[in-house]
Amino acid sequence: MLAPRKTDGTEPAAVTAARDALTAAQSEETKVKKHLEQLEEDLAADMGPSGVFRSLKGACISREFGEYKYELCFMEKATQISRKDNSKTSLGTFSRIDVADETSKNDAAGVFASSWEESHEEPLSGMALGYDNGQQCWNGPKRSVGVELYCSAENEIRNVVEAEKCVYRMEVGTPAACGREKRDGTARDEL
Ligand code: MAN
Repeated sequence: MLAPRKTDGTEPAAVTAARDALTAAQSEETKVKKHLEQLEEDLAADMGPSGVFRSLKGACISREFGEYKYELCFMEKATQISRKDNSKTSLGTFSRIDVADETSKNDAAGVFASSWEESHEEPLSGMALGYDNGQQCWNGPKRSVGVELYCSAENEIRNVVEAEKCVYRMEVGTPAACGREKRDGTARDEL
């Protein structure tokens, strides 16, 4: 394709320029291909019904409860941070979205439905995010979190409990959970 180098080591400037342009184009192509692969991987990942969680990926929210601050990064990871010394404990990495079927969704959607929660205006949506494979618990399982979602104008952590040793449950509000509440006239379909 390109003219061969001259034996005296020089080549026409146009050839050098063309070769440089080719190298630059090839490296750009590699970069674009990598980006495309990443986008395809993201697209293939389960991001919930109609992909509602896609735009949340990487957004983080946190809140203090007792001696810890809990941080949740949507579709990424959950962390427990000591308020005393700032040390971080992994509670898990995002592994799945659970969507309750119609029947259990309606059960889950009732206020008080999850029994451990306090009374709240916004019912749970029946959608939950699973985070697992967190830091090993001494004499117990690897830490994990079940994140139960309800509809809220803001991304927010409403509650965190350690249901069993090293098994955590969070109630988290997000606009991504709106429009799936029990349709009994009290839940809002939209914001
Ligand atoms: C830390 C925290 C607690 C957990 C214990 C288990 O203190 O992660 O939430 O119960 O470890 O040893």
